[in-house]
Amino acid sequence: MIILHHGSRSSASRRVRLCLEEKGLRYEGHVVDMAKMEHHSPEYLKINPLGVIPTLIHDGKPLHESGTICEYLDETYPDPPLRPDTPFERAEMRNWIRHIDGLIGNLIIFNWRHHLQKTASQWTDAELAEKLKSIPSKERQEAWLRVARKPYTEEERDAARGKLVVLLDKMEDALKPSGWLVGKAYSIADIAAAPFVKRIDEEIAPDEVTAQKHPRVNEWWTKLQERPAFLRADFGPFLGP
Ligand SMILES: N[C@@H](CCC(=O)N[C@@H](CS)C(=O)NCC(=O)O)C(=O)O
Repeated sequence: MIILHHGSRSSASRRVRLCLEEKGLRYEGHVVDMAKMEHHSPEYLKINPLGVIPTLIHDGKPLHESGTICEYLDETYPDPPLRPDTPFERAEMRNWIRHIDGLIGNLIIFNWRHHLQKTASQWTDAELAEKLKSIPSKERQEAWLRVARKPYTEEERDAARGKLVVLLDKMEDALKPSGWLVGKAYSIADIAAAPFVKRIDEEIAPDEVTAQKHPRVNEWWTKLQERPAFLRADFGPFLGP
């Protein structure tokens, strides 16, 4: 049995849902409410010590890290394959996942100001201090402190946007040979990038995901959104209720 603890707007959760849908796997979804800090509750920290979503539970065993989860699913359920055949290309795929993972802070700057900031800004100082204590990483403590008390500035948003546009530049280059990020076929590297491109296209820098600015990314994104699994994976919209 597969259980997924996830959030509808969470980029890392979107990756795993996309992977599960590509494979046609049935799963039981448990929505974790980040605004209520459910992901920092003692029960949740037992299944995910990092206090983030998603967590996949397979046959009673919890696994965290969306990229790792997707690889695990592909090893466990190899059909249809979502990893390239050669060790070299698999290594390249992992480097894409790692690279994109490293950009998550830039997405947070945009994402959290919508739904989470409204809630976090209403916490009293005592509530905030209590909540910060349950957050395992210093980096995320800082991110919560920022949304609660000191929203990111326009300059910080510009810098974050710039780094996400560099991701599109890098993708544009990689997509040249086959139209997919690694090797000749759609893989977990493409799945890892999809939620990021979704947010860039939707709000952060829509002018950049165009045929004029990044034609190969634009084509890749169109092709990816047409996949039946993408439609089932529930990618949005991010804004709204
Ligand atoms: N590298 C992790 C990132 C997980 C992550 O940062 N998840 C976000 C949602 S996309 C989260 O739980 N944020 C809440 C928090 O940091 O408090 C993965 O890919 O699973």
